[in-house]
Amino acid sequence: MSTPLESWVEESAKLTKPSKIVWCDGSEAENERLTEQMLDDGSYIELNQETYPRCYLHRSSPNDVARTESLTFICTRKKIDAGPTNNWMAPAEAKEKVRPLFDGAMKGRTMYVVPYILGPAASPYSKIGVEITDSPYVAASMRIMSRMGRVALDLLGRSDDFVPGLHSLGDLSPERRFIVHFPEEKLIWSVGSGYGGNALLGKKCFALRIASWMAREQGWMAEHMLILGLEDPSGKVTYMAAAFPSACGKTNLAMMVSALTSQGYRVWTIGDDIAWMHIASDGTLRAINPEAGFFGVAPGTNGKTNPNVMTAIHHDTIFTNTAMTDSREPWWEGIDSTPPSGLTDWKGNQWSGGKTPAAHPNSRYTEPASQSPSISPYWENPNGLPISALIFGGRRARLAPLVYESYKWQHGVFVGATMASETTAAATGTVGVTRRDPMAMLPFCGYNMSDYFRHWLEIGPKLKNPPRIFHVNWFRRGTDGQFLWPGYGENVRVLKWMLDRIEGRVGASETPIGWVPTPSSLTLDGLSISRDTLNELLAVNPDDWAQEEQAVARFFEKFGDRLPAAIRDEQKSLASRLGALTSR
Ligand code: OXD
Ligand code: MN
Repeated sequence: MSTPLESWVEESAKLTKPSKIVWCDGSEAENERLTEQMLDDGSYIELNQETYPRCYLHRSSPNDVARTESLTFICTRKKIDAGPTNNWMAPAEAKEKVRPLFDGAMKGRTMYVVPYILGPAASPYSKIGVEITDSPYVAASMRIMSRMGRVALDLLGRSDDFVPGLHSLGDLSPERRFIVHFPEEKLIWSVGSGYGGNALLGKKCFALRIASWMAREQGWMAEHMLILGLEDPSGKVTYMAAAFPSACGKTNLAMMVSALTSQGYRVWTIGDDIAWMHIASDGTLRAINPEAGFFGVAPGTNGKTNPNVMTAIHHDTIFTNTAMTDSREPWWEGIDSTPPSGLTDWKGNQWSGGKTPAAHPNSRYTEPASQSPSISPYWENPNGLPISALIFGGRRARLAPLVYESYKWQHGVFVGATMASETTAAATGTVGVTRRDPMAMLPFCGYNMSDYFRHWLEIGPKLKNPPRIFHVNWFRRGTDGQFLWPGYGENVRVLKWMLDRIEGRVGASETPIGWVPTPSSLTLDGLSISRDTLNELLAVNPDDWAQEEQAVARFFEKFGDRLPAAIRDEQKSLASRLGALTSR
């Protein structure tokens, strides 16, 4: 008798009609075969094998270069279960609309069956997925991003406990592109895109959208969070998880080279994008990284912003949509060098300089996590690592101080629920559009966000020692438009302040928004920062926060009555704390 997996593969083959089916085993030999084949058919361009051994460049279709949120749907029976922040289609309607796009889509192509584990193979918290795809680039990327192949099949056995994801490049047309999720039956369909976030179904589709649904059902958390460990001079490591919207330096923080290394503080990387966190029997919150690789944005990455990743991506890395130098090395805007002559742009044309960037702004590297010099020796601990701090953050040019600590779990959930990031006019630092992005999960929460807030509220009281919840803002600007804080490796000073708070070693000033560092509680030796700048960095302006509170109230309107009362209560408390101080 066929296994549930075999039956689904058969059914998918009947629909998509591939000329061949290959079951991926994750072996080196298989990777070599895929590489050869992609070099032959042009999906891979060989990079300089002396300076970048086993590194390749992939160019995606120019109309397929980023996640497409407008074509991403949560398909629940009831619309309200997807909530006001997701695109919704009824499951039957979605299937009727999308199935024809799969019909015969793999004719003349090979179908790859890609079994994978999210999380360390030996972890009780791990889950199995199987992606069917007609893209060898997707198969090769999944090998880096997850524990792929035989290891997953062996773990699955004859069980039906896996999340199926059917993916086809289709004709790569945005008009016929859909990324649809059926959380009630734990199924993913994606057609018409070969780009990472749309096509590597283990990442955003399973590890966040479907997993967040499972996590609520099963009492755990699937979060868009990096995981890092801060080692202190005694060798003790304190683990923290942090959520930031895109373009706020998440990967850089996760892989930071600490500016306080000489004082014994260093940062270990466990994950750069996703955390699965469970309540352990001892009442701690324990996190695993479900992924096995980093799919990071290349532009802006250099020896200063992220020296660890610059080392890591020098071998066994897939580059997507970067530019290439005439010595066949990958290149992007913001790498340490000025544009060399003879650059080939991300579309494969001779780059002529000028306004269009040589690398696509969303060009990426895909590299095994184990290659980072900062990877924690415990990153694959099957029982996860105990989380002592949760960090939220965003880009706020004027409003938020460098760091503040919430009063208690419920207040911290409110801080996460009201997270926002601004686009700024870089030169002037003027404030642009504010995008609210609760817990950085706006595009990734697989269900109604009000219920998600409720789930967060319910987790705290179940923890014996709930993690402290902090908010950071590396991006505050002075009246002259300049950044007030140097960022990058210096951010360890903020992590150290958090550690000192957790350990009860430093005091803080009480403000309407939470606990803010007293200037003397931050470790600033070796950094030249004036007292005035520090005061600006840490200031909480009640008038600005009163405006923020009103913007939050407007944002909450979209959730209607479903918004948990506790979140509304936190908003009212903030308003009254501010009311006592504002000039109105
Ligand atoms: C990502 C994202 O690519 O959050 O990780 O967009
Ligand atoms: Mn992400």
